[in-house]
Amino acid sequence: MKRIFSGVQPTGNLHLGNYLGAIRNFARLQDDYECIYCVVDMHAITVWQDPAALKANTREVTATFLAAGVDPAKHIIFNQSQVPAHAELAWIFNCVARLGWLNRMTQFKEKAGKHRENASAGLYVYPVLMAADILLYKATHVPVGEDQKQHLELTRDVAQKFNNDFGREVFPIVEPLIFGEATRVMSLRDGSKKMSKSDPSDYSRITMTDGPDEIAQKIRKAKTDPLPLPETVEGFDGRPEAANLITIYAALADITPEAVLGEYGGQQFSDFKKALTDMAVEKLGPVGQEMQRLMADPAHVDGILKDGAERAEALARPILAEIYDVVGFLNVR
Ligand code: AQP
Repeated sequence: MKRIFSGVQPTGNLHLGNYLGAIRNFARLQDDYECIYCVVDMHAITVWQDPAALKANTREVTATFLAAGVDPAKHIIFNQSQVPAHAELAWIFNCVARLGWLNRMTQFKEKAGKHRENASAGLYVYPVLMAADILLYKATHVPVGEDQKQHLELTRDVAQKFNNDFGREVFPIVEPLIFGEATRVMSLRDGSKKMSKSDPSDYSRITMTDGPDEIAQKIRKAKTDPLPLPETVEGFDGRPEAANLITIYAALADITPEAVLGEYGGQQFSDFKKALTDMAVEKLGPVGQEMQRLMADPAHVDGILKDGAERAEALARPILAEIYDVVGFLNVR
């Protein structure tokens, strides 16, 4: 069976973009793939994390995977730090990846911003650790949002270079799985910016733990333009906020944006926002409630992570042993 690997950082404020772009797809793929879903806590510390919050957020992301419907008995859910082979392989890949490749990564440029000299070395090699996460399991497919496309290209480059350098087909060339209507959900405050956990404005995103009142308030305050809703998707041109809200509705309702416009095209935003609020509360409410229920039982969540880490470790160890051998590390133990 084809194997999937994907991860989510436990950096708090898990939002609608993370859910529609990635986590909901995780559950939808589980009948056709062997899935490994990881809470990437080692990626999270590439920027400062409060230690207590990191632990709580690790449980929250795990709860979201479960609440979204991932079956931990059939598939693996674990947190990255518990399988040290990720860090071990990342070191080897640090010696395969080229500085020129990393210098092109737009996420580093965005996150480091003007303070590049002050960014952690970990943030710079973030995509190398991501390549290690995926290739440690020889995963063939990676479901992600559109923003991760460039990092996946780098994973493919690392795999290709490693295979070429050592003259062996050790790693598969992974395929991104970017699907659904909402592969890039935009900020509710600015349709040109990605919805993101680190946006200082809470009104820029709907988080997975928002209740009906918060969802309603955020949608009510969402930026729009003065025109009525467009009649067709061609009308999205130059209207990023309209495009975003309609796309979110389409993704939540599992219909196309054309179908949404068939019903709401030409209407006022105020009416559409009410419909969007109802749809969001209907679809996200049960997930949020299940998350709260799971987070109230940390021992249960930790047990799932422990079991997942043991199973992930069992898959990873023989693959890492093969890689060590190919690289030429002398095995004396
Ligand atoms: N706005 C988005 N729309 C669709 N998908 C998204 N993803 C993130 N934002 C959107 C997808 O969610 C998965 C997990 O993301 P992550 O936690 O590993 O990191 P991220 O992309 O850095 O998330 P954020 O929310 O944007 O956080 P910050 O603010 O820290 O940059 C990935 O599959 C991602 O594509």
